[in-house]
Amino acid sequence: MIEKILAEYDLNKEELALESINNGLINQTWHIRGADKDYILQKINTNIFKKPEIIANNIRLIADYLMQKHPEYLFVAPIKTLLNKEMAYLENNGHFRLFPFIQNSHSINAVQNTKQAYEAAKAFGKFTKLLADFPAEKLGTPLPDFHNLSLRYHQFELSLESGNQVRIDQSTELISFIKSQRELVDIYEVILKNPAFKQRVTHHDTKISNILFNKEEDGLCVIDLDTVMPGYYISDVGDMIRTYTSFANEEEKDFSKINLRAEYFTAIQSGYLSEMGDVLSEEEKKYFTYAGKFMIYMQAIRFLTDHINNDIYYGARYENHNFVRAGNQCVLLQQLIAMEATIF
Ligand code: GN1
Ligand code: MG
Repeated sequence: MIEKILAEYDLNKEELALESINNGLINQTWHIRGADKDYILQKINTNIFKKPEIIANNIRLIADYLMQKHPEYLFVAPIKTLLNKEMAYLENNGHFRLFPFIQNSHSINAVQNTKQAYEAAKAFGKFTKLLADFPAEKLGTPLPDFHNLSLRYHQFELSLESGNQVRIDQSTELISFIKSQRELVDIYEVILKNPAFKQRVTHHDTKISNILFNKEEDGLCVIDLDTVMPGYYISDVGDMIRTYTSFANEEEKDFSKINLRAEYFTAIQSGYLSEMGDVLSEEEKKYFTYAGKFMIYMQAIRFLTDHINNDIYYGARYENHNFVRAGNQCVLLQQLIAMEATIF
């Protein structure tokens, strides 16, 4: 099957070495090594991304804009097929994309020092900044309501009515913690009505593995652009706070290892604002810490809702996997709330 996909790009599988990279929860990715060039091949999960052509179109619009306005900026757009298509489609198998592999770059799966956090935050900030004058409304929405916290909360409430009752009964503590933080939804709703908050071109998946670094650990570029769409900066900053401040990540089962480190928070802030400082309004900047709470809370809700709905979205590699992930995120949220007073 992969042979057929590669043939659409005039590549011969016999001459290449394929290695699967498993770092995302959603798409499948391979590193392809050729004699003189490397590539990244990705299969789009169309159960989640139901309209992959929206993604392809968004990326092309952005690539064309950046090429014209900021030709020096490194932006990794997909390679077109021999037939000049953005994706290769294989009947009964799905949509695939091929990217050039950026030489001398590497990605990491966990943040090990504050420089990496700073560099990543700067790279995501730069991406949004360079697209500040791009008409964001031209972009399609690959995942409608992706970071709509009100809707996520509503879906959580629905799961409590129609989900797996055994799991609901076992989750009472987490459920009541989530409910106790409902105010975070109210703040989100205030933001929606606040004219000082602008919809910008945001990445919506700012985990560290979505940055390419060079040997000196400078951030080279942002990757994984499936969820690029108009949104609020709190999505991007919030997911960095969620995923960079604690060394133990969302998979950690031993919650005593979750440790929100203030210096990583500060690194994210200075990195992001080094690019976006002049772009964001003062009013928007006031929500920097809220951004972290917003994203951690949303992720906790998503994991718990999925657990109650029998893991239909994220899947589970072991019994109660999404329950553990939800609990993990609730601990992180508690730590951010506790630390809030000391950060500023
Ligand atoms: C998913 O596939 P991956 O790991 O990049 C999810 C994100 C979550 C993340 C949690 C489309 O991202 O929103 O934050 O898992 N992406 C989608 O690990 O749902
Ligand atoms: Mg992703």
